Amino acid sequence: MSKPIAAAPGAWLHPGFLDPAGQAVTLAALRAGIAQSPLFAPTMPRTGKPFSVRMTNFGPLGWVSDRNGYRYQPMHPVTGDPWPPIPAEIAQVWRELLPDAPPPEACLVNYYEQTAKMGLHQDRDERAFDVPVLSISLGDEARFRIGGATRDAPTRAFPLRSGDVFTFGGESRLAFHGIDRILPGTSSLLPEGGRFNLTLRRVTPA
Ligand code: MD6
Ligand code: FE
Repeated sequence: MSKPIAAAPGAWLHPGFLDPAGQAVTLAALRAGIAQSPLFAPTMPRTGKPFSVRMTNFGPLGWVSDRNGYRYQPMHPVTGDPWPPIPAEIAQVWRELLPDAPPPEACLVNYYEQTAKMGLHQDRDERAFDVPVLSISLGDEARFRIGGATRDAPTRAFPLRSGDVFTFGGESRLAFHGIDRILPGTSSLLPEGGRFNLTLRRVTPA
């Protein structure tokens, strides 16, 4: 594990926070969770256009998007089951890096196939903006872009690689950010290729 890098005010990148063994353990927990709570294809509010990523969630609340909008809800939109608990190995990363924060309530799982991307957005469906968001990257490298509090603020991009952990708080908590693209074949962690990103969030005020 190397030293954290200040990516933006309040945003810290921890390159290689998970070593290859830690990535394998995290991936095994992730796969077990997905077996309970399968990836689904979210759609955009109003237009119903599908996202290029597939999603699922762990924890008491999960983020979903469909024609009715973005929201947190306690059950899987397809199976109707409650989301499985956040795996201990994943919650442990939050405890290590955010020891003073209340426990996470949502772990959103995004799976990117080689051509998937995510447009610039803010994470603002929570009611706890004082708590950082923590993201874990597994699999192929992604080009992550971060800007400011408005969509037209200047942006810069940097890589998120397998095992990198990113904490996104303070002044950056509401910064626009997205994924420009995935760099296929840059990691051997996932036999199927592509990338998983896990974002852990506090949703309600503690
Ligand atoms: C991704 N990440 O890395 C997309 N959001 O695939 C996010 O949208 C994100 O990495 C909030 C905080 C950290 C993130
Ligand atoms: Fe986000």
